[in-house]
Amino acid sequence: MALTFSAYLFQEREKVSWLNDEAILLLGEIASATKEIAGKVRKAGLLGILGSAGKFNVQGEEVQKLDELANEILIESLKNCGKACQITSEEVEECLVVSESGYAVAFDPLDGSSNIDVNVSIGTIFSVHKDSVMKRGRELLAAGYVIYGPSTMLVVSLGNGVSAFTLDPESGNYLLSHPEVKLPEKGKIYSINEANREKWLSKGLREFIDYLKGEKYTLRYVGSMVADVHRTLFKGGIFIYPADKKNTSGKLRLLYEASPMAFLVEQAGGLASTGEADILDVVPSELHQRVPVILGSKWEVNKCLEFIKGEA
Ligand code: AHM
Ligand code: MG
Repeated sequence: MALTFSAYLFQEREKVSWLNDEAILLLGEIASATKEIAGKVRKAGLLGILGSAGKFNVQGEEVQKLDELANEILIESLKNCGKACQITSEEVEECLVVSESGYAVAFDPLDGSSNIDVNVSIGTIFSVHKDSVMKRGRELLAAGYVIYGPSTMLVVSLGNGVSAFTLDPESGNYLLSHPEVKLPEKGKIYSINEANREKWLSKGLREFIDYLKGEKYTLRYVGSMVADVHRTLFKGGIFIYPADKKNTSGKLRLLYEASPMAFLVEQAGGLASTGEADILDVVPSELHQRVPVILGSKWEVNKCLEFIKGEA
């Protein structure tokens, strides 16, 4: 019988200095909330919760009913567990400050909004800092995501590697299915919204993608960051959301998309860069700040940086 997520957390307590009972409670609460979200996602077409909620979030994006529901489930769980001092969500303009100190959690409740209505993989991304969300990713205690795909999987790092759990629909437990996720040094896949090619600000990036084609790489792009990063973590290669004429700092948000994914990728042996610096070294200046994202296998990320810097 595989280890449950709760048993795993108690086991890791021996190795991870910050992992006390309070942190275990908080992480368990996040995992439980994602099980509830998974249940709603599975039945969305039957519950009448597909489609737009008829409003726009702080970033001007149309909010889906499931975005809203997932957001409420996570906020309620975090408030109730009493261990979160700050809660930041993609769907909420301000950071919810509950107390002075504790765990600061940032999340994207339902990533991949454009895929909700068409039954394509979507996910929840989360990160945990001590006391404040406005810290560099390098200071994260933990980060992870849940992918609602053919299986529901929880992929998490406590700063000592990456472990993946699969939700067992029978027992309702997340069971350890991939104890040590390691990103291949080099892959065969690139993942980028190539429809934006002419809008990309970097000419070097266009040349890099042409180079990969010459090297017989193939393209996979789901349009849900969770799904595209999940594939990259397991199969290697590169995922990019660059700056373009429309999104001059990229589209993905630092605190609850780029930074937690960068943490996981580095913990699995890969690299994650903005093109100028490691994503984990970016000091946040705004809650919903965006950054360009280049992440994946070391070989491809380094090659991409050479092209962008004009050194290739
Ligand atoms: P969301 O959090 O509102 O779903 O937006 C983020 C998503 C990412 O999952 C994905 O990588 C990206 O937006 C796709 O954007 P595009 O449709 O421009 O390729
Ligand atoms: Mg998102």
